[in-house]
Amino acid sequence: MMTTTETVAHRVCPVCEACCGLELRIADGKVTSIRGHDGDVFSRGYICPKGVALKDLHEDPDRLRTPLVKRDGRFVAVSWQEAFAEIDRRLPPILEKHGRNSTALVIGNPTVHQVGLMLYFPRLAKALGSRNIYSASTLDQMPKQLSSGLMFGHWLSIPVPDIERCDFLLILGANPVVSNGSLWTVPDFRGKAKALRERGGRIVVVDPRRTETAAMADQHLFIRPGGDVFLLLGLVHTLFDEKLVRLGRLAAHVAGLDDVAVAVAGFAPERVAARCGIDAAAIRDLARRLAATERAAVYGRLGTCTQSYGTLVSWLIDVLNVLTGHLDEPGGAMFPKAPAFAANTTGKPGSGRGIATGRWASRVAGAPEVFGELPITCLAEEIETGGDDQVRALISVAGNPVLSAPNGARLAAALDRLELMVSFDIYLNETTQHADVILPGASPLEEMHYDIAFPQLSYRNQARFSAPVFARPDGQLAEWQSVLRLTAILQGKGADADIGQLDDELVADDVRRMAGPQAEMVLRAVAHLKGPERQIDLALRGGPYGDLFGLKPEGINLAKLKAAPGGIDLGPLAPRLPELLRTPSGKIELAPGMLLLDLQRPAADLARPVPELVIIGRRQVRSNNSWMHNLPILAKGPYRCTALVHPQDARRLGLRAGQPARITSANRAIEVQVEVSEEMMPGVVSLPHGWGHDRPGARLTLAAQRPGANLNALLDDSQRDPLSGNAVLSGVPVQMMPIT
Ligand SMILES: Nc1nc2c(c(=O)[nH]1)N[C@H]1C(S)=C(S)[C@@H](COP(=O)(O)OP(=O)(O)OC[C@H]3O[C@@H](n4cnc5c(=O)[nH]c(N)nc54)[C@H](O)[C@@H]3O)O[C@H]1N2
Ligand SMILES: Nc1nc2c(c(=O)[nH]1)N[C@H]1C(S)=C(S)[C@@H](COP(=O)(O)OP(=O)(O)OC[C@H]3O[C@@H](n4cnc5c(=O)[nH]c(N)nc54)[C@H](O)[C@@H]3O)O[C@H]1N2
Ligand code: SF4
Ligand SMILES: [Mo]
Repeated sequence: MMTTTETVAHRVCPVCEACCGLELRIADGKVTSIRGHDGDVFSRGYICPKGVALKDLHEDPDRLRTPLVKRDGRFVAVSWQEAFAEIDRRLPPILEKHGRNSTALVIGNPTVHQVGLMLYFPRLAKALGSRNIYSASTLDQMPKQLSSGLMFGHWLSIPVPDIERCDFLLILGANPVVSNGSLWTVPDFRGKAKALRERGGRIVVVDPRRTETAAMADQHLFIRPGGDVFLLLGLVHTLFDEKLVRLGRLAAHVAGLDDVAVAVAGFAPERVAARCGIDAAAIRDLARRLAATERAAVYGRLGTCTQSYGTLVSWLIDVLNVLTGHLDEPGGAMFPKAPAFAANTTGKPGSGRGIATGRWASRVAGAPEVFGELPITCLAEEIETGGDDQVRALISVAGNPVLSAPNGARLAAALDRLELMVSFDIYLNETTQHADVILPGASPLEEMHYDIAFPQLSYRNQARFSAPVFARPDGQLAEWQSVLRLTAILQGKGADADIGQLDDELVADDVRRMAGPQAEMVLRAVAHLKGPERQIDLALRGGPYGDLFGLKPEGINLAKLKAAPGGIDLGPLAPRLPELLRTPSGKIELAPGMLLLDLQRPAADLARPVPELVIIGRRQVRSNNSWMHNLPILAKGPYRCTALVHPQDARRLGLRAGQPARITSANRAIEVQVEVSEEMMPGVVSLPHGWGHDRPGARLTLAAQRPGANLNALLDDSQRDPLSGNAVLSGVPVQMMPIT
């Protein structure tokens, strides 16, 4: 009798920022089950339904497995060689004729979860040499990156709550029970939050919806969308007004304290209360509690970034952490120390070059460059508008901006005007349907994994590596290989370049630049490795816990990580100031000039009337942005893309539960299904984003059966936070009426 032997594999989940360790069982080359990996030092067995759905993703017949080239308006499957030959025939002539800036790169969210893309698209971007770089960062966290860069000197020096020791957690505009955390890698937030409360701690949530996180908190405060800047100014004002400011150990490391005191003088709680919808007594009470609790942290996320005051709000959150003595203290808001790839662990500790923005500007709107990028909401106009440097060719990497960015219809039309569009993606969807060539990534189960970004944002310090669960099918390239091949084409080396040799050369250049006289020794130490593994080993060994290429044998390296399937725990977060700082002054810049100046906007806005009805977004456990709606295990169950309204609004507007309604904004309109709930703040409607799979031309069989409504089809692509370029996705005025 034949018996099938089951094998077990471990892999860190690449779907969301929680980075859970998964345990997969495999028999006959198929996944038989996916569970949380109890032995994972970091996630300790936690998993959500999207982790389980990796099986469906791996098996999805719609997932692309061969390159596609558009011929006479239709996609045909071609060999990899043909696909690259097509690109080599069409892309270099555009560059030659119209210059580097006639090309654009647009980078989507899954890039950050894919080590091959993370390590190799910077090489692609360099070879491209264009100023037209766009990404999901300007639909998401750019405001926080900017405020952190200004305050602490680097774009990824972002403090996170030390939740295991915290006794008071104030959360604004985040719903980690559902999202599983963001700019804060914290698997099983719910369990950790419960433990916090069980030891007598408190959680306060500020959100226009009584979210799943708010429902488990001690206190929930409804806030008017976009009102956070007023609440936070009121809180900071109270700290000065009631003499509650305590810098503690940081006193010697803070610049600009007096400037902040002056800047907030006009924002007493009594003045801001009406504008944010939270009364003055509650604001003062919150400030007092924050100041009086020894171990406390303030955390804000998406809802605080996707609004026109995103950078101010992101800044004020950390101003609160500093002024109450909670920054960089155990139980407060602390800085992770990642084992590899963190800019705040390299170079001279304690000071640095800081950051700059506006080194160039977008051609049409004049929007400033931020962290090397232009706002993604500028992309359509850069394609549409004629003149020098008009965008004529586009490379998209793991992004679906036609659904995920405001006014996707305009972008879709613009994409069709391109001379060439190349997409790295795993689906033929609303965005990639406009491409001329699609280069399919492998299944995540066929790629190895090491998180570059998330150990820099983790609730504990950690290092984990995942080997591929399955070998790649014959001929399928790993994504780093296809990105490198395109890089070679851009370097003029043609479609058949030796990318192994190119990889060796690029790594050798990096090492010689960074390691100086030790370069040859370092290169010898990693000579047995290639591709991403070599870069990971280099970064780990040279990093803060590394074996220094043999000089510190007890340190970590890739081989040790590979031998530890549950990962290596590097301990609780530890204080890092002033060592972490990379500001020119070597201080925490509490009052950056750009931000003080921007306070004129909320000052002018204080007296402005608030709209009757505004729209906000909503995340759901069984959905992930725009790209997991084709997976059976997630797609089943009740219809989720509903528009939530408060009963008062439903009565006022004649809306009935389960009935269709039209939502309009300017000349844009969508149709939705109404759900009535007291969860909502009156005057606010909530709709999930990432839906709207009813555009013809995509290959998403299951998703098309229940397409949902596209929130972004309603939103205005000219609305941005002027400092960070981040899109305004929240608090947008709308009208809503029943469809009869
Ligand atoms: N209204 C509104 N809009 C929003 C938001 C909101 O809250 N409200 N949230 C915003 C946020 S935070 C984000 S991050 C963006 C996300 O927006 P995008 O960055 O556009 O991400 P997705 O919409 O998830 O699309 C991901 C794409 O990557 C592809 N993909 C998945 N895995 C891989 C892979 O391994 N390799 C390759 N090459 N491709 C892959 C998918 O097929 C899909 O085409 O949406 C933003 N849009
Ligand atoms: N299940 C699931 N998980 C995900 C994702 C997903 O799509 N689905 N996406 C992933 C991505 S890309 C990201 S960036 C993260 C985001 O992670 P989170 O930041 O936790 O995202 P949201 O759940 O959108 O939470 C934003 C909250 O802000 C509230 N809000 C809206 N406007 C305002 C406002 O003006 N002020 C305040 N104070 N609150 C406001 C909303 O009601 C919502 O509860 O989630 C990640 N995890
Ligand atoms: S919370 Fe879910 S989607 Fe996020 S990493 Fe964990 S298993 Fe994956
Ligand atoms: Mo995001």
